[in-house]
Amino acid sequence: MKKLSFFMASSLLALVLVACGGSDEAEQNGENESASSDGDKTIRAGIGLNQDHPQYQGLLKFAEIVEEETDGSIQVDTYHSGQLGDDRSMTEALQLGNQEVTIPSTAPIANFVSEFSVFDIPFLFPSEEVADEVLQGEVAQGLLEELEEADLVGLAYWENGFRDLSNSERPVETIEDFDGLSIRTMENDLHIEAFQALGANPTPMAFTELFTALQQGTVDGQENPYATIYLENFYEVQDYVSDTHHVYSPFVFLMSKQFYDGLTDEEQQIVRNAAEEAGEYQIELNREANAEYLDSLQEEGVEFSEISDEDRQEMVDAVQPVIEDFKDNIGADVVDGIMEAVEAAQE
Ligand code: TK8
Repeated sequence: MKKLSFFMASSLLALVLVACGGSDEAEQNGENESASSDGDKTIRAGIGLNQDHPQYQGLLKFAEIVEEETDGSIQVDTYHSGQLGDDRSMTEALQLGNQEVTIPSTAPIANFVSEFSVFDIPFLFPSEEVADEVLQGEVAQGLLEELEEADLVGLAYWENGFRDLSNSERPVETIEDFDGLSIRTMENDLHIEAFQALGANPTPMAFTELFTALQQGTVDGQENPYATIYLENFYEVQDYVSDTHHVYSPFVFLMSKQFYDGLTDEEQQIVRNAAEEAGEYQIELNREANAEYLDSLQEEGVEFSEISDEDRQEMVDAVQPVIEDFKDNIGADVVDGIMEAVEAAQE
């Protein structure tokens, strides 16, 4: 191989150093795949549920509105079924600026902003109508603003819905029926302690691992709204479902603060309005789905158990000490504020 002259070698070395420095410089400037040279921007939006779920239909509506309102200068690339990761890893990706949107339940968000665990208080919301009013109220909207401390922007509440228990072992109609059941919970300490108080054996787990865990018998059961239980085909690996309705889960439409701060004022208003408008659409679809899919689950052979008011009251009483335990962790002002809003919404 011909020896390179000193000049050629030093020029080659200089070229290599500039190329390396250039990529470091790009990273230092926070440039990443969400921004292109002609000012156009791309939103990488990922969720854990699959393409049939109303959450994904809502995300497609968000994308349609944003691309229309910005004449395509902001593109929205949508990913479902955990293609970009689970709720916690996608939320962390938003904090790092490696992803722009995800829409988790409030339970995993509590790992980033502990006040969000207020929505994990069992039997907090008596109905969807009360949930709607409380989530539009001052305390819940104030929690969205708290997200900015965690490099996240909460643009809107969407709906996961009332969570119900499914399992592969036995019908669950009374608190005694929980005894010893291994139940997958979301990664949230209040959920874990609440299921312990009911006598179950909780296992926190990312949603992306859940179907396999049910299929392999790693856990006996899980809890999610009927739409998720049906649309994620859990009926293939679960034989019993009960209308425990033990928690109402909101979703939160999260955007990376790094990305949001890089938008113009007009673009910020567009994405905010789109998240709210698509949210109204998603909630409507979600309610239709949760009303429809209990019948579909039974048609697939799942045995349905209705919890009596008396048996549900026993479950409510059993979890009260857990609520007291977590009141300080969540923030007494937040718990009292949301409880007062729930009371006011029922007047
Ligand atoms: C999907 C989850 C799911 C939630 C859970 O990513 O983890 O059980 O109810 O909807 O967010």
